[in-house]
Amino acid sequence: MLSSRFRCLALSLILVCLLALVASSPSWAEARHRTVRQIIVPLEDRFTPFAITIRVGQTVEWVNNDADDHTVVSDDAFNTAGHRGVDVILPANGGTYRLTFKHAGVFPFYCRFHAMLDTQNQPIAPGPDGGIKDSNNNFGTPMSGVVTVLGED
Ligand SMILES: [Cu+2]
Repeated sequence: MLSSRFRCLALSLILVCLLALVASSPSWAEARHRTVRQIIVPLEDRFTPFAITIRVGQTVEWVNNDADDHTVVSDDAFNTAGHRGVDVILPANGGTYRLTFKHAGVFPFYCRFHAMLDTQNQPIAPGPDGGIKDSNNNFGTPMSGVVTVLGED
């Protein structure tokens, strides 16, 4: 008798605790808006993923896991998502940089050490003046990426 009453009390207590936990935690939608999406520089001259899609209010964090410094520079000719004039160093071995996007649009960016803009403002590999050449004499994909920011639900 006592043990079943105790069990009932214990279960009620657990239920109350669970309800309190659910009530105090943010909704799934709120939590999703708060997420930080990462763009990583691996041990290579590139950003991965190359393209990500986020929602207004979300934050992007660039993380440099390479042994060289890199940069995040906004391509303002095409940037419609705000944060114009971004030009920051991502220090080697774990340097980070965060931007929270408050406007829908696109945010093309590149690393000015490993890409440059052509006359049409398109990121291109730096070429013979400091480019990255593979064994086929190809200067490859410039170190760049794009964040697409979608509006509110
Ligand atoms: Cu770079």
